[in-house]
Amino acid sequence: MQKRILTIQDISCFGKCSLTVALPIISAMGIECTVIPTAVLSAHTGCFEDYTFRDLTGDIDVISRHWNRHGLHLDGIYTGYLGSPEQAEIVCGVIDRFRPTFVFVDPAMADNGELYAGFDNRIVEEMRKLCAVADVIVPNLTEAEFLLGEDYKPESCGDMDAIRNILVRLSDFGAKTVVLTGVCRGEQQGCVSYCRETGEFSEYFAEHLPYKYPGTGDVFSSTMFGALTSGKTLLDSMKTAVEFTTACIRATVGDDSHWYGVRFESCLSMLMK
Ligand code: PXL
Repeated sequence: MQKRILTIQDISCFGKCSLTVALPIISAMGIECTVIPTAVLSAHTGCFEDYTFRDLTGDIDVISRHWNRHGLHLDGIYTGYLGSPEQAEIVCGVIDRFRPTFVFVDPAMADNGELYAGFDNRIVEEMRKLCAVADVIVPNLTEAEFLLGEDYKPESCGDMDAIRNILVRLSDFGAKTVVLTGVCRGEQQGCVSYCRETGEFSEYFAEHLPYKYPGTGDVFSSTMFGALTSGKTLLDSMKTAVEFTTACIRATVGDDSHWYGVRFESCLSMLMK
């Protein structure tokens, strides 16, 4: 039977991130993707400074109650960028209402040592609550350090002992599996995971392309979530997500008109069965 999932994150009308990448990627993987937007922005916050922002905090619960009245079933829930710190608790309520078999939380709130524009420490505190109810969380190194309440140390990126230590401490927030993204190893880049129940670490690395594009975290998370929902193992899902994200970056390099996001469209066929 076709799986049906819900993803809860913003619509950045321009800029190739959040829902505008999650919906096509998850759909390409053959999964029905329902959405609840957390906010509508004219463009993501890393694009232009004068973006518009419509907060949809009041809509999340209303939409989910409507679905619930009609007995709608969800196999999984994937959460990303929130429009306000208050939304974390509301989203926990949605998870509680639908009790999906799989909850995947991308604490999308920071990168490169900084919180995204418009966020302060309250988003970090509230995001910890959401991480506590997740099966899998997928922070980047900056988000990991914010969640742990520590200063961002870019040198941790290539230090495997430091990475393992961060993973174990992040798992104390409650998620069964923690996947740290944007980890460097020599000439490679990838992700490292830790499973609290088995105490097992795993990792997957691919060629490091020295280019940074906004939205690649969302491309990674959407692919990883889709792969896990399809029944792939954790390691296979990590491989699928790292390889797809790397392919999207490779497809974009050299096209200066795409500074705001990756050209994932030409890679979608990689995800189709
Ligand atoms: O890709 C993460 C993201 C999601 N949503 C919004 C953002 C960003 C990153 O800057 O600004 C609105």
